[in-house]
This record gives sequence, structure tokens and C-alpha cells, in this order.
Amino acid sequence: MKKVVLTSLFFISILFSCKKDKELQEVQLPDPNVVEEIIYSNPADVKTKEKPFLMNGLAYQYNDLEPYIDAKTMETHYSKHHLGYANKLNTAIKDTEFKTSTIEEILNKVDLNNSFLRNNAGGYYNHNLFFEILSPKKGTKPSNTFGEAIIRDFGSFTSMNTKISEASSALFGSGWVWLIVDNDGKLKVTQTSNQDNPLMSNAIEKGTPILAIDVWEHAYYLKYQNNRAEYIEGLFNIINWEIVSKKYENSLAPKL
Ligand code: MN3
Repeated sequence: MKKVVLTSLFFISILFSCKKDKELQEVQLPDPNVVEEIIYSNPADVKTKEKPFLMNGLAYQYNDLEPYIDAKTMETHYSKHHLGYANKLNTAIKDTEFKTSTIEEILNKVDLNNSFLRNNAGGYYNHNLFFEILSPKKGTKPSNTFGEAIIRDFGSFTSMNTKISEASSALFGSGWVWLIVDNDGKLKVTQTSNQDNPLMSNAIEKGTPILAIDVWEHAYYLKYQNNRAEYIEGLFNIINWEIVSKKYENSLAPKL
């Protein structure tokens, strides 16, 4: 008898739990008017593991360059790729003749067979310049001195930018497009492969870089996929020509 009661209780409890499951549950639908804000990390928190080369920080937040460069790309580029180059550069120069050198001295003197130092020194310098010349500030213009040099060497600001776009589209594989001031003070558009740089001994055109454009796919693939030309077109909206002008003017100052 006891067994029958227990069995009945068991079935009754199953019945109740089934009934419970069949009750309609109210599901909260997302409100289409509420845009969920994604919180990105702070560039100022990105630090190298060691010295001497440090992260320079950014003059903007990761999402400030939207819609031209998306926040996720900026965050990955700065906090993963660039940090990786900086950390590996510090490792590469440890206990070497370069441990107290400036980055420019390293790039000038690096043995091109030393690919670990070559790639990471280049990666460090190139990304510092790239991130520095970008800005959410709209409508910046070249200074008078820089503007005159642009007209002297390219005919116009537009034709210089066309040259930069063409060089970016024409570059095969991964690399960089540069605006440099050569040893005669002339402005030139040039390219380098991988993380090479116009200060290195193998540069086709040697000179002081004043503008760097990263044409590695990691710089644009999330938003633009394989459309590099569209990425470059977008980039022209966020180049800070005031900073590039200062770099041009500094390049003319007599070297000590
Ligand atoms: Mn890059």
C-alpha cells in the first residue's frame, strides 16, 4: 500500500512539473530603440612589459575615428599588434649594442638579416607615426610652409593625395606608403614592404617619414574586407595635416 501511495505521488509530481513546463514564459524582446553601447578598453592602459621603448598612447579613443576606422580594428591594432611590436623590440635589443639607441638609430643601422629586430623596430616606429597622424578632428589643412612645398613638389594637394592613393593600391601584399622628406628637402611618396621603413638601408627612397599609411590587411579588413581603395579614401578624412605640417617643418631644421 505504501508503495502504491509513493508511486502515485511520483506520477502526480511529474504531472505538475509537466504542466509547469507548458506554461508560457514571457520573453523580454530587445527594444529596437535602445542601441547597446559597447565599451572599449582605454588606450592609456596599454603598457609594454619592459623598457626602454614604451607605448606612446593615443590622442583619441578607439571609437573616435569611426566611421572611417571602426573601434574594434583600432583596439586590436593598437593593443595587440602595436603592443606586440613594442614588446618584441625591447626583447630584441636586450644586451645588444642597441640597448641605449634611439629608434631612428636602430632603423638606420639594423642588419637586414636580423629579421626579428628589423620587423619589430620597423613595426614600432611605423605604427607610432601612423597612430600619431590620425585624428577625429575635421578639416585640418597643411601649414603655409608645408603647403608651398606640396605645390612645389606635386603641383597641388589633390595630386599629392592621388599619388598616395595610387601607391597604396599598387603596393603588393603587406606594407606601408609614406610621405617623406628626402635628403635634398624634397617631398616624395614612396612604399616599403612588410615593416620596412624609409630610414632603413634598403629603402628605394630614403628620407624622413612625415606621414605613414598602414596598408596591411589588419588595418582595415574588418570593415572594408579586401577593398583597400575604400579604406584609403576613408583615411583621408582623418589625417591630421597640422601634425604632418609640424613634422615637415621639423625635418627642415638643421640636424645637430
Ligand atoms: Mn599595422
